[in-house]
Amino acid sequence: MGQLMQLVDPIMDRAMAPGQGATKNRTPEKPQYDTDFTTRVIAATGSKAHPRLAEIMPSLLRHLHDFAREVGLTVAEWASAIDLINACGKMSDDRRNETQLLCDILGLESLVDEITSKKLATSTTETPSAILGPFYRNDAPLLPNGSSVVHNLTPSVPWYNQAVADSAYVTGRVLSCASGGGARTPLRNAIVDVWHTAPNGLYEQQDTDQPEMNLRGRFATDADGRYSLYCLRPVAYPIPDDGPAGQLLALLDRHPWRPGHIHFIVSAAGHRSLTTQIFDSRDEYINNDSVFAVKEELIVKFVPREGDPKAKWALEYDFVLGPMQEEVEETDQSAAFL
Ligand code: MBD
Ligand code: FE
Repeated sequence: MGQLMQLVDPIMDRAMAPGQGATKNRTPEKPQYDTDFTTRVIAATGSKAHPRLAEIMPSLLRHLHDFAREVGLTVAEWASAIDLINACGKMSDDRRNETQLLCDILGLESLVDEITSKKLATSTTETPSAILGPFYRNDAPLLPNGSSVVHNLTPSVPWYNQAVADSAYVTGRVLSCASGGGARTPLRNAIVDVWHTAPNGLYEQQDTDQPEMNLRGRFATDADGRYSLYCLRPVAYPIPDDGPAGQLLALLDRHPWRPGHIHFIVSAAGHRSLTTQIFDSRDEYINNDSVFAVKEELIVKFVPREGDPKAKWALEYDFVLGPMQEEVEETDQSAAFL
């Protein structure tokens, strides 16, 4: 017998003689569940069911039922999960979306974001997307290029010194890759919608001390496709962990921190809107995001800015948008189930 056979031998033993091995290390017999049950539940769907639901529910039901059988889910465990989801709903309003936060810490929002962008992207030169997150407000003020999203910053603000130290000038172009062949053409009148937290780690709507719409703004690109604004280098901050999502993080022995990030929604006529985030390379959580949103292409390096009393740091970042694809996006239109 050669060396190789000696290595495989124990494995062969287990594979070929299950009865013998099992006497020492007995595992309880798996319960036999009604083998027909999931099929019957799937078959309950009627012929006039919503087409996309009819397509996806058999898979959802199979995975859901298989999960319950695989882990041996008990009524008590299922009831705590129901409590958790109900608590998320009760806590949610137009300032806080706890159910979305729950999905975020489970990686689900990042996963569906990746799936959606891979379905719709026409070119790998498009700027990658990243998740929207629960703190977007859709009515941020339209501000002139070169203006600041930092409002009412005076020395009496507790984080004044950090805001001065982190003051940043951010500029770049919005480009189209719609013409193909690697060409990128500037898009004028594209809208760059931006939002981020204050140095205390809070978005404006989470913090009664910040003015309405602080650190939010929309900027329209000029004839060269350029946008420019003053904002702050973003800081790492813990996602709100005072609700059920936070309880689950604690039960999983996980931290709530996100690396410092700036959110963007970039939109332009004839193009797919891009929801994304950029991440500051200095951040200690850059490889350890509690909502799994970081992508290599979205990590940026701020550089020192000379001779500008309004900014200590500068960043140049271009966004590349792909063309609108009406046929593919139609499926998304039908997603409004309720
Ligand atoms: C955030 O600020 C955020 O951007 C995401 C994606 C999830 C929770 C909090
Ligand atoms: Fe965020």
